[in-house]
Order: sequence, then C-alpha cells, then structure tokens
Amino acid sequence: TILITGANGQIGTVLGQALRERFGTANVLSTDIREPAAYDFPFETLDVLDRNAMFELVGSRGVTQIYHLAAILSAKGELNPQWAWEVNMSGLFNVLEAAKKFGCKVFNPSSIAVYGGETPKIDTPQHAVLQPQTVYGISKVAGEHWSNYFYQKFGVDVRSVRYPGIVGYQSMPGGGTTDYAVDIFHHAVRGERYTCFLADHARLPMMYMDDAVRATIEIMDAPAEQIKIRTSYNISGMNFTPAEITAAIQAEVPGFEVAYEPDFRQKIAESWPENIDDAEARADWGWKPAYNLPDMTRDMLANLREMASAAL
Ligand code: NAD
Ligand code: VAH
Repeated sequence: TILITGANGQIGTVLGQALRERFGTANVLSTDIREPAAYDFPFETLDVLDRNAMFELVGSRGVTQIYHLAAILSAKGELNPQWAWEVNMSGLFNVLEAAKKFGCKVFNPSSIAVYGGETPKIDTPQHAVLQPQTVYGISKVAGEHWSNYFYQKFGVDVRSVRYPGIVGYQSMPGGGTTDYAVDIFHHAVRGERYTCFLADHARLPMMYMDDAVRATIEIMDAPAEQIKIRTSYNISGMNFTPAEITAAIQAEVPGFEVAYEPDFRQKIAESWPENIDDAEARADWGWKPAYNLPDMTRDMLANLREMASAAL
C-alpha cells in the first residue's frame, strides 16, 4: 500500500489521483486531518502528529511507500511559527521513524523556501548557502538534513525535490506565498478584477502541477543509484512576476485587470530566489519540465472554464 499524508491539500489531491491511476485505487491510502468534501477512494483521517496512529496504520496496512505531504506552508507558518515547526518537524519524524521500522520508501518534499539571506537569487545553484528567513524554510532545511541522516544512518530510502510555487486548476493552495498565481486564474475566469498580495515585480520560481506530479513520480521511480542527493534536488519549471502572469492571462482574457497591494508575503517572496538551477536533477534522474508560462496559462484557463460550465 502507498500512504499519502496531507492528501487533501493542493498537491495531494492531484498526486493521489495520479498514484491511483498508476497503482490501482485500492492500493493508495489517502490521509489528512481534513476529510475531502466528496471522495470515492480509500481515505482515513490521520494527524501526522499522532505517532501511535501513524505506526498502527503503516504496520497494519503493509505500507511500502509514504508520500509525506502534510505541512504548514510559508505564509500560514509565519502567523503561528511554533505550530508550523511542530507540524513540519514532528510530522516528518513520525514518518521517518515509521519508515525505518516498517521498511518504507519515503517522498519528503522540500521547497525553494530553503533559500534566503545571502543565497544568490539568479540561477541559484543546488549547493548554495541556505539561510531561510521563514519558519517554513527553516523546517524544510532541517527536514532535508534529517532525511539525509535517516538515509545515511539507517538506509531509509528518502527522496526529495525542492518544489517551486505550484500552479494547478484541480485544487486550491493552502497558505503559501505563491498562492496568488492560482487565485489570479480563478478571478480571470470569473471575469473579476484581482488584487495581488505580491508586488508586480516579485519574480519567483514556479511550476505547473502536471510537471510537479511527474517530477514526484519520476524521482520515486528512478533506480536508487541515480539518486545522488539525499537532502533534496532543485527542480525548475518556469519563473515569472505577477506582472508577467497578468500579461499572459490578458493575452487570453482581454480586459482582465489586476491591482497590487503587497502585504507581509512580499517580504517572504523577496527572500527567495528568482529562478533556480536544476542541473543535478536533469543529470542524475533525467528531470525536464514540459510547461512554460503561455502553455500553462492556456491549459489553466481551458480547464477552469470547463469546470465552471460543468458546474452550471
Ligand atoms: P497544502 O497546504 O495544500 O496541503 C497540506 C495538507 O496537510 C492540508 O490538506 C492539511 O489539512 C494537511 N495537514 C496539516 N496539518 C496536518 C496534520 N497535523 N496531520 C495531517 N495532515 C495535516 O500543501 P501542498 O501545497 O499540497 O504541499 C504539500 C507539500 O509540498 C508540503 O510539504 C509543502 O511544503 C510542499 N511544497 C508545496 C509547494 C506548493 O507550491 N504547493 C511548493 C513547495 C513545497
Ligand atoms: C509557499 N508554495 O509559498 C509554497 C512553496 C515555493 C514556495 O513552498 O509557501
């Protein structure tokens, strides 16, 4: 059985579907503290902080792989840093300990939020200085190192990518700094003006959901000897500013209007790279993104329009 934690979130909703298609619905167990509104697949409520419940589930269901997606993201984390640290660190420990005990392979996503401070912001290399400015980033750096520790010391097969901001139509984001890049499409399709919480020039690394899900499946599929980095791999998709994504949407939705009212999230964005170098992921396990900004924009709008008309 494949176990997904935080499966009801932005990425888990889509990754869960992809894993069910690949391994069979009965073989993928989705878990979260929040139950999905409606579902026709195996789901159980699991708080990743409940170590006994996690061990019970992993042991009794014969879990062989864990995709650990439960986390508190950057913006939400700054509003309650201690809680974010607790969920992100203790949740990961419980997963790593369960994987060690029951012999599971683990996917533990990291983020471009590991960077900050003195990190070069352009073409940020894989092995750059890590000086995160958010509790979320600090937890991701620590999590990367604990993953590497469990691999080196106990042979737990943990794999990880540093996702950029993920954009997809299938689910809503859960409290990050890059969430604007999803919200903006929903406003455009509804014919509403959008007020962006980042400044027009805030350039960030981003990735379309299809690429993110494919990267996850590809790194988990790769032969173990190809995974040479056991902290986390940089993976790159595209990068853009709010002004550039606005222009890309306006090319498809003439008259779409955006206003800018940067809030505390602008400072978080300013601490992150503008684009990252993913040469290692490309060389080691063949990573290659498929979507650029115009492709993503057309696909997002087409799918959101279809969903809107189906709902009528
Ligand atoms: P999300 O916020 O949409 O989903 C996280 C899920 O975790 C939520 O459904 C939430 O209910 C659940 N959760 C929270 N606390 C929990 C607990 N104690 N026990 C069990 N479940 C709990 O996040 P996401 O965007 O799907 O992110 C998934 C992973 O990918 C996270 O590790 C995140 O840091 C990472 N990531 C995401 C992005 C992105 O842009 N979405 C970028 C970089 C990294
Ligand atoms: C956030 N989307 O904004 C997440 C992510 C790329 C950053 O980790 O918090």
